Amino acid sequence: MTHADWSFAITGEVDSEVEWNWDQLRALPAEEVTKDIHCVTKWSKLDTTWKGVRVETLLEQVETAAEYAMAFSDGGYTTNLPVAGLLGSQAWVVYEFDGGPLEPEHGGPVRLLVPHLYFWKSAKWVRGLHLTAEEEPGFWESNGYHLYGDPWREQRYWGD
Ligand SMILES: Nc1nc2c(c(=O)[nH]1)N[C@H]1C(S)=C(S)[C@@H](COP(=O)(O)O)O[C@H]1N2
Ligand SMILES: [Mo]
Repeated sequence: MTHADWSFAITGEVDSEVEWNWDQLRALPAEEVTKDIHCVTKWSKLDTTWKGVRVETLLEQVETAAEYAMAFSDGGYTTNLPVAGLLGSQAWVVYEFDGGPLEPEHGGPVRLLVPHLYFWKSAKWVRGLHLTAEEEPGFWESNGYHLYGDPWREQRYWGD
């Protein structure tokens, strides 16, 4: 996926679907954030630095009453998130890590960054959000991982 082919869409229960290409995303106000990230398999990485656009900035461009979002990626990966957890200073679509372009291995050109949830929620190679009224499980959430995934409550797996 090159920058020229990349786009990000908000689909589903919205008044009208919106799509950004790479240049349009780069033209939006960006911020640099330093966050700790927590993988479900128990590693954490402290003070990682990212640059990107708040998910809220994108969601502001649609009218929706949907409470849930399914992030979807190239390759078919999905992960579900409550819309409320994507607002404000909680979630970004990021294209830089540690001062340089986000490497393809780590989700480049663009990945989701939702540091308050386990890192499986931070979809790599993200291409959009599909909004729904009902919560649906994404890839890992259908395969034993917790539907919400709060690292502070150690919500790793079904039943945690
Ligand atoms: N598209 C996609 N995103 C993904 C995954 C994946 O398999 N595919 N794995 C998740 C998991 S389980 C983790 S821990 C992180 C790993 O990110 P990293 O490769 O940058 O360390 O990406 C998350 N996002
Ligand atoms: Mo993970």
